[in-house]
Amino acid sequence: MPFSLTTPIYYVNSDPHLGHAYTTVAADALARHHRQRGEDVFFLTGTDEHGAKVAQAAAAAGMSPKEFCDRVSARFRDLVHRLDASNDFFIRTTDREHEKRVQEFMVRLRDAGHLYEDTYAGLYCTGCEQFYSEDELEQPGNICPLHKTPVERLEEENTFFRLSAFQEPLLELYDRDREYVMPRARYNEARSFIESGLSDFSVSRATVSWGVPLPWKPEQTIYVWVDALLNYRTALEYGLGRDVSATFWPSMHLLGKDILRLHCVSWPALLMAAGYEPPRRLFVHGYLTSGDQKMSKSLGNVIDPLAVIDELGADALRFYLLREVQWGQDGSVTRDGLDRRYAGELANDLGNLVSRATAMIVRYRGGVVPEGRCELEPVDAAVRERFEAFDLTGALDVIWGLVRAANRYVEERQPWVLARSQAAADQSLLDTTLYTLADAVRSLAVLLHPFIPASADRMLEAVGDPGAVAWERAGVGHLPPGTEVSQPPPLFPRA
Ligand code: ME8
Repeated sequence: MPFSLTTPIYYVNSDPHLGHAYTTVAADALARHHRQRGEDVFFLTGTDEHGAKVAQAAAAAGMSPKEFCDRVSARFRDLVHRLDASNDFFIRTTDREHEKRVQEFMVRLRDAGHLYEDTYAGLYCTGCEQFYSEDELEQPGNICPLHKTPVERLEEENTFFRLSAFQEPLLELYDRDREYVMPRARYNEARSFIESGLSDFSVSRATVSWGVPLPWKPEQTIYVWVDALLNYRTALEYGLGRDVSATFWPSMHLLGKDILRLHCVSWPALLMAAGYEPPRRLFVHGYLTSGDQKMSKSLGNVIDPLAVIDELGADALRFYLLREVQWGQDGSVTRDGLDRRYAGELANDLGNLVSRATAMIVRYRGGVVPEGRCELEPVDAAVRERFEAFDLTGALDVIWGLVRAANRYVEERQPWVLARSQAAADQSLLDTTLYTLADAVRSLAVLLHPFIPASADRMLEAVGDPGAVAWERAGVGHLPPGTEVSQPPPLFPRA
């Protein structure tokens, strides 16, 4: 089964921050999980580089737009790499191959009769690259609710997309699949927006020069959001050096709730208008906040993901983000919270378990897994169920149940007491106990691979089963007796 998944492509007008890391990490966990299930996965991320906002940021930095984009896009690519994300391609909307296809798409829309010319007058926020109606803005002064800056009045001759014609097709799409947009609250939000009536929107800009020229009117550029959304399809056509869109389209999209309407309403409509299948599904996650504010560069309340990775490693950050905030909801993240989870859950619960299990096998059984059967209950079915509901936090929660059960099991069995006994029954109980612990560490590594891939690899190496992350091995009882075990250096050293 092919599984194709995307993150939003991030604006290069500011440097990468924790919010960007969040969606990327969540997408990576899903991509890795589907790969370990043997599916053929295409995982896409990248940067959104056109539009007035980027041109302004470039000018402020005293650089040409392209130079500026090269510089900032490289930082996003670096973040993705440092997060240990397993993306199959990193798209940039300034790729020639992308630009060419955006123009072709516009021609398709025009030829299908879904575009027309008109004058546009409206209130525009450059920060959002979006028009607003007065009642959506904060009064007095027409202030953008997101950027807290006044919007501008814009009037120009534009090419319009007949979004209003797509109300029925969109509602049918939503009716066919009640989980088309997840979670349910977001489905309802998108659906009621569609029901309330849709206005056509302008897909060209006379005033923005940093963009893809409209093929039949090159003095105008294509609206940056149309250009950006199209990345999800164009990447499949050229990213791997061959066209894999027949295999991988439609994709599932992950996005933050700030860009719900464009993704859940405009994008499926544009695709249907051009004769393409709409996205498979959209998962809309919440905002990471710091206290009760959205975390954003302009508000200056950002945890620097790269600094955390330098200090504690990518796995610590990945784990914290997906564990702390219920996937789909808003949630507050803090450096203190991260340090607490690192010390309490990664170093203590998991790190100690791995270190004790392997040390005892080395000490009591010469590093060889004894005969036995695993006495702990498998959790793979429950974890799989959580993944199928896209409940990443829930999956981690179930996995942590096994980590805790394994730690309780050590305390109850007290292998160090059994080891001192000469009785045959005690020695056999010690064998079973040690087998159970080694196999639990192995099973946990398979289950945790989507979340903390580097640590999971080290766990598998320690229990002599390197690289064995396939989902068939996520249950218990798969570690053959006789396997050689070694004690690794601490997985999560204390700072
Ligand atoms: O919107 N909490 O780019 P962008 C959680 N280029 N997630 C957050 C976040 C936060 N505080 N801040 C950002 C754009 N994100 C467009 C998208 S797609 C065709 C074009 C994440 O750089 C979240 O995924 O503003 C959000 O949707 C995205 O970054 C916005 O990134």
